[in-house]
Amino acid sequence: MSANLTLSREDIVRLTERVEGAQTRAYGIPKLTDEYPGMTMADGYAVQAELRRRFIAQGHRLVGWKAGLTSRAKMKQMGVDVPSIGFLTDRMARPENSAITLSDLVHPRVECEVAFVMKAELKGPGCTAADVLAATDYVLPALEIIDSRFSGFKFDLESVVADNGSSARFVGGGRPRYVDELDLSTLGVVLEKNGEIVAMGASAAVMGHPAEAIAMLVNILAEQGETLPAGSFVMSGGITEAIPVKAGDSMVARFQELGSVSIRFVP
Ligand code: 0L1
Ligand code: MG
Repeated sequence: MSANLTLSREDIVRLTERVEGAQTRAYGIPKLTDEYPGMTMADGYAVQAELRRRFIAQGHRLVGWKAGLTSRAKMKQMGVDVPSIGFLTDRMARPENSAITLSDLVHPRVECEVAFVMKAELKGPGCTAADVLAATDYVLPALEIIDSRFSGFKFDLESVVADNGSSARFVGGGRPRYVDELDLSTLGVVLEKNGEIVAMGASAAVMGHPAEAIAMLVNILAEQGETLPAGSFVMSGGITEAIPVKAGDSMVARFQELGSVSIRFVP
């Protein structure tokens, strides 16, 4: 994605170091556009790509991708109107019902999502939801713990993309299912915090059908000269708004057809 790149290579490396420091040492930073008001989405994705390159060079393994800001509820909550993507590594994965350490995070919030595991590579441009379904091995319920590193949640889409779409932790669980056994657009989900319902929705909230979000992700990857490899774990985006958490909280997402997935938070 070189179109509309306005930052120099030196600026991209400098901003990547700033984001990497905030992510790995868990502190808030001002949104990047405060210093670079002309920053574009292409610049944001260039910082994200440099962050991915650095993590992989440090031994992190790329395991998949996430689509973000794919539902009206999320776009409204964050005041943006375009979806985004981010990468997922093995260091972000956590087992079902494990304890997430909050001192490693800045502004943790939880989202419930449908995750796809791919059995064939997908390439854009022009990837469709039908292509996604044909290339999907199975789907499963997931919780994403997002963590915007921008102080006071003051950000814009360019900064969020550079911060890898606020990616922090993710958990897959429940009951994996083949896509031809389900209507993926009508799955209901209830999100509970400490046993109380805090949000509910249906999977159609994600661009009408979660496979549409994965197709969008593949087409954004194509703009960056990348494909979605077979074996990838891909999250399609929060169905409801994100829910803030604190130490002692436990979250459960109960999905129709897909079972439930849970996580706990410790200091
Ligand atoms: O997963 C996502 O929807 C990305 C959200 C990015 C902004 C935020 O931190 O909420
Ligand atoms: Mg998400």
